[in-house]
Amino acid sequence: MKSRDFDNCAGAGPLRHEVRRSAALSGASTVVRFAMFALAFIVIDATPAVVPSGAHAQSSNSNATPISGVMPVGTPVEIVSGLSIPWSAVPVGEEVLVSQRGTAEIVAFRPGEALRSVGSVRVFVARGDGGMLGLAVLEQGTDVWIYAYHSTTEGNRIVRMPYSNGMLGDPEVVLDGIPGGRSHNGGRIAFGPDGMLYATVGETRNLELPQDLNSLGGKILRMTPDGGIPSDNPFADSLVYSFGHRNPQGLAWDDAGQLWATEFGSDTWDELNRIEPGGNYGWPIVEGRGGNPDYIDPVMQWGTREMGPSGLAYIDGTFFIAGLTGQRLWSVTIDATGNPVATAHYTGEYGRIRHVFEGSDGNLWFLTNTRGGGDNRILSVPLAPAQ
Ligand SMILES: [Ca+2]
Repeated sequence: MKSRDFDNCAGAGPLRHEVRRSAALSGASTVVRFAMFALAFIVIDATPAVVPSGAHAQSSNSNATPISGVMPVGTPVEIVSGLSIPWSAVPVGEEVLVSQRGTAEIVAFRPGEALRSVGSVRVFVARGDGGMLGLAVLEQGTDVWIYAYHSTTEGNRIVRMPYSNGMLGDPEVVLDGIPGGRSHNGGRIAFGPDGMLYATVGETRNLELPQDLNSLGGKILRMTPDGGIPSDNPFADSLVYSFGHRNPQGLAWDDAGQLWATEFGSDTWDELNRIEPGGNYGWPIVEGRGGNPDYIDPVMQWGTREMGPSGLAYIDGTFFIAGLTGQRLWSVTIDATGNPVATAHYTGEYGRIRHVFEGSDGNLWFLTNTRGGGDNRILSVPLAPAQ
């Protein structure tokens, strides 16, 4: 292991913008929305004493109780098993499509039924933390497009394939020439509430890339569904939405439409960032909170042993983070003073967790990634209002 996240690279999956499903929680959601705005001001003020730092925050804020949001309840149940290093999953109708990092194939299943292959990409390589990474789905009328971020010998790319009658059609390239390598490939893709496709790109261990606005490495990208540059992107003629990232692998939007992202740090701090268009998130000058006004500090940070964040989801006022290195699921809620509170779930119980999302049954689903590939699973657990 050259580094703790050499094989951690996992991604956050394809988070479709989740539709709120509980009218009973809408009041709480409003509270969270205001709390998030308050939080934004805290971040801008960059007051370390106010913004807790992840695992440490959990203990230092042990008296703080969430005022809103949801928590998992009960024991997770297995939805599917036999997956090989699943990286991303997207519900499509009654099915769920899953990427497995080491294979060019995408598989699908209906809950209770066996896995089957639905198609593959032809140009493909799996090495280091690269391979078949993020998936996203775009439904246009009766047409369904499956987007995939995958590695090739020439770097990473995003393709899309029509999905009909249970099979993927031929891939067409959406974006080529994304930097790639053995590690720090990023790889999460998701459509935002604005209808644009976002992608997290790692710096491939090239420290020159994150601060170079002419490179797509160490960036979060924003593009039209066909890979074009939106006219309202922060930099002219550029797909770059934010920069100064190391290896971001999680994307989610809150109720206010604000984008958030998780990011693997190096040896000290893993990050949850509130993403501003054109923002510089500091790598490689700063890891975690540096208090340097030239860079945007993370809203929360965790010691790298406790976290190793891949997938990110936002459901009913609560962030859920797949802790790969930390082998646990994290939730982040807001306490009565407007501060985020992180809570760990299932530490060590299910091994490495790659991705988390709202499943087709409305429960919280998460993907396991035990070392060696083996027999990995998707697990489901109900959510209930936080007490
Ligand atoms: Ca940072």
